[in-house]
Amino acid sequence: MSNRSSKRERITKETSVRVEIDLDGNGNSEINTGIGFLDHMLTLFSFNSKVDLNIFAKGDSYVCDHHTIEDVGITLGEAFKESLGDKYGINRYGTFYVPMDETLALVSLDVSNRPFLVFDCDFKREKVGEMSTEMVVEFFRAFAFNAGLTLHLKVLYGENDHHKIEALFKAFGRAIKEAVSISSDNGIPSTKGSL
Ligand SMILES: [Mn+2]
Repeated sequence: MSNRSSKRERITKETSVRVEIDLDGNGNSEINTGIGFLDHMLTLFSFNSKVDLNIFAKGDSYVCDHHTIEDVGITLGEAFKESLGDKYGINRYGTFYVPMDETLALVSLDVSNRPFLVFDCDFKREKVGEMSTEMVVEFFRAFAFNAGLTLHLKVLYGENDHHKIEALFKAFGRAIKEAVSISSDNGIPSTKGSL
């Protein structure tokens, strides 16, 4: 594991979640949340961001998928924030468009420590696999607010909900990769002197 890594565990009466993250990884992941489509999305996020991820979650799926997905977002966001440390040298901003067949998605973000979410996407289906489409925004909100991201996501157009969600997670991965990349010119990337 590199310096920019973290391990977090979060246990409540509803879920238990373990996350290991390494920002300077190779995009390797081992993900088991009990929700297959979420595992697929987090695998794509890891591959596209080059962030190594191990995530294990066990939740009250007899209730529904809500608690597990939200708590994975919270724990992953906390681990991401911790792994960034003082953010010295990072690019800070990341913006990426990803097409997937008929769909085009845009993600633009700022590792600002000013949590904000703009989510402009509509889905037609109630679920993709075992994941409720209404939980996509909840996942990104949980991540953004616990990681300290200003995060904007938009599907510009598209038909297929699997493609829309997948394009968002891939674009999110690419934008994160850009934002956390370190350059020797950057220093602390704010005129305030801290982020
Ligand atoms: Mn897919």
